[in-house]
Formats: sequence, structure tokens, C-alpha cells
Amino acid sequence: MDKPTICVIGMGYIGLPTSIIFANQGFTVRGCDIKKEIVGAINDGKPIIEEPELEERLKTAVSSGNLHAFDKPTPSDIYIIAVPTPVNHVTNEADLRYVESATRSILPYLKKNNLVILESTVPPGTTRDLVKRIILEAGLFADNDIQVAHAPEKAIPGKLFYELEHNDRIVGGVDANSTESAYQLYLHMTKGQLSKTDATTAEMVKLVENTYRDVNIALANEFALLAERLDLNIWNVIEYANHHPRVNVHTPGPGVGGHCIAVDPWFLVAAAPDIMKLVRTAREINDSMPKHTANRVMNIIKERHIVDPKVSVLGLTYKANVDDFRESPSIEICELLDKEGVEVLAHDPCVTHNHVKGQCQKVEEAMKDSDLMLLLVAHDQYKKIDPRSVAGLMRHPILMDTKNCIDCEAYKKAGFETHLLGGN
Ligand code: SAJ
Repeated sequence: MDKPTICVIGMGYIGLPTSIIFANQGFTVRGCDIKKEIVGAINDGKPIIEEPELEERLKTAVSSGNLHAFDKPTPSDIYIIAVPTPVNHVTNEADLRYVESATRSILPYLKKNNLVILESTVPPGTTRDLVKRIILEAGLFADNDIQVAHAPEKAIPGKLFYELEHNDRIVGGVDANSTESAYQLYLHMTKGQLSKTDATTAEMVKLVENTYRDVNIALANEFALLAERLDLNIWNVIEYANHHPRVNVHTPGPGVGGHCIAVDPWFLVAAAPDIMKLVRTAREINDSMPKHTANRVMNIIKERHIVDPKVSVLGLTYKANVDDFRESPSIEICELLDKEGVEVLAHDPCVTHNHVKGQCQKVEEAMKDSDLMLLLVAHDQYKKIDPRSVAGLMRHPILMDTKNCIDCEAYKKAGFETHLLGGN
């Protein structure tokens, strides 16, 4: 039997690699995105995001003729929706407008027995109560005519292909047929264990995973704040505590970014604000870390009576060695420092276009005449900086390390005054 044809709506961090994997497995895949420049780049075999293996795999998929991109859906047997689900920062509720418009965009093409899969992370009940409902409301199909399922992605930027192909995964349909069809499809993608459940359980599994991580990061951040008060080094404490076989304290830092962990817990808070008190508090703690980081910098500047301060912000992305700066704490920290009258000289080796005020393309440029080096992201390049070479460029060689990722002793030897988040 011929393989079913697949139309993937949303050619972003998940939709594109998913399309490539299915195309290279021999499926005919139509990638669809509303942005014409993305469609053009894909058809030219040019990667639109920085991700290991993306370029070679994309070229293979396009040159085999199995992957072609369009600016609207095309008739297919399976539709996979992989569009963003941001949080509305005013109401803290999921903004489902892209899921809704993606679902409406496939209505003209849907035929009996097609399978519609939602991969985007969504509040519990969305696959059944929004996607399936929109399809039924079109009035063309009876309840069992169209299969609908949720298949949450679990891949981490920087290791997208490896994780999409190896992580255990769960699929859940709105009925048993939908579950089984989604299961059969994803058997072609993952070598990990594939589990079957219902759509709402699958949605909840994804939210629980990211919320677990957010709450644990918040705990690490709260410990870091306490350690600063008690004049302890939290990084040493965590290292020793994690020797216990059942303890895994996460890593503190200047905040939690990305489109997932900083967003998804809000979907659970919105589902039951009276119950989700710990989750809300965790979100608030993590959201307070950029302000705390900026305050520590301002205190150092004030204590040293530095006038017309210049701060070198190293790292703009939401985590190390990726080019993604969505919800990145660094952006907020730059804005807070700017509001305090600090001249910000920002740098990021993974962000080649200028995204914030005062962005420089070379580390040396960002360090010139600076009063403080603020390390926010543990990019590999920053771990290799020779403190002796940058000390001479700065007006005041002061280091504030928020990731405990460089050798503070070497910086001290090079004449730096050093400060550590979660320590002193
Ligand atoms: N962070 C800390 N301390 C830590 C771990 C992370 O401060 O101990 C910060 C990072 O610096 C970053 C943020 O948290 O700002 C999130 O980074 P991450 O690497 O933990 O996760 P994401 O957002 O890149 O990807 C997550 C993953 N989920 C889990 O690990 C449970 C990934 O598997 C999901 O596919 C992805 O969310 C998603 O799409 O939901």
C-alpha cells in the first residue's frame, strides 16, 4: 500500500524537522507556512533556523522530491499542525489563535477518513474541544468521519533530530481509531517507546513534563537567593546535594526562557488557579530572576560609584549554543539596565543580526571600556575567553557570572573582581 501523504502546517522549530524526517522516510510531505520567505528558503534547501544536521537533511528531503513547501495547505491524507501556542502575558492564558486558524485552513481540503494531528503544546481538552469541534462545526462530517489526535513533540532545540528520532513519545486520539492511526504514523519517526492514550491525557503529559522542570528550576533559583543572603555558594551546595541517589536539584540562573518551560505551566494555572498555587509561585520566582540579576549589577555599580556605567552583556539567547531568543531573560535584563541609565554593550555568538540596542558582533567590541562583564548564557565560546586579554580592554575588570560556567579563579588572577549569582 502507498504511504499516506502528509501536510504539515507550520514550518518552525518542530514542523520543519518533522517534515524532513517523514520525507526522508519516503513519505510525500507538503510543508505549509504563511511566511513566503520561509516557503522559498525551504524549497531552495536553505535552513531557516540554526540546528545541527538541518542543512544536510533538508537538502536530501528537497532534492529527493519528497518535501515541497507551499504557502497554504494542499490536499493530503494526514495533516499535522505544528504552530506556536504563546501565552497571553496579560491574562496568562494560552493564545490559541494559530491552532484555530491552522485548523480552519485545512477545512476546504479535508476528506472522509483523513487524520488530523495536533503537535503544538496546548491546554488540556484543546484537541477535542477546539480542533475536533471546528471540524465538526463545518457541517461536512459525521463524528467518526475524521480522525483527530494529539502527538506532543518532546525535542529540545540543539538536539532536535536526535530527540525526535529517539525520545519516547505519546500519542492520544479523540477515539480509539484516531489513536491507532497516529500510533502507526509515529512508528515511522521514533525509535523510542511509543505509548497510546487519549488526547487529553497526552496534552496533560506534555504540560506536566515542562511544569516539573519549571518548578524544579524555581526551587534552585530560590535556593540561590537564600545562599546569597546567607553568604554561601549554592553551586557547591547543589553539587554535594546531588550526590544523593534520589536528589536532582536543577541549575539556577538569570531566568527561564524559551517558548516552552516559561509558557506551558501557565496553561495549567489557567485551568485551575485555585489548585495550581505551587506552579504559579514557581513561575513567579523564575520570572523574577532577570530583575534580581539587574539589581545585583546595579548594586555593584552603585557601591563602586561608577559614573556613566557601561555593561557588557554576554549571551542573548534563551540558553547555550542555540540561536533562539524567544522569552529570553537576557532581553529583559538589557532593557532593565538600559532603563537604569546603563550603556549596554551586548554580544551573542549565535545571533548574527542586531536584535537589541547596543549589540556588537565581536566580544572585544562589547568589552571595550566596559565596567562590568555580565555573563548570562553559557555559550561554549564564552568558556574559552582568556580573561587576561579582555581585562585590558575594560575600564573596570568586574565579572558577574550568572551560570557558574567559567573559571572565576583565572579571572581573579587576571585582576578581575568577581561576583556569582547564587553566591557572592
Ligand atoms: N534552565 C535553568 N535551569 C535548569 C535548566 C534550564 O535555568 O536547570 C533554563 C534554561 O537556561 C532555559 C530554560 O530554562 O532558559 C529552558 O531550557 P531547557 O533546556 O530546560 O528546555 P527547552 O525549553 O529548550 O525545552 C523543553 C524540554 N522539556 C523538558 O526538558 C521537560 C523539551 O524536551 C521540550 O520539547 C520543549 O521544552 C518543548 O517544546 O516543550
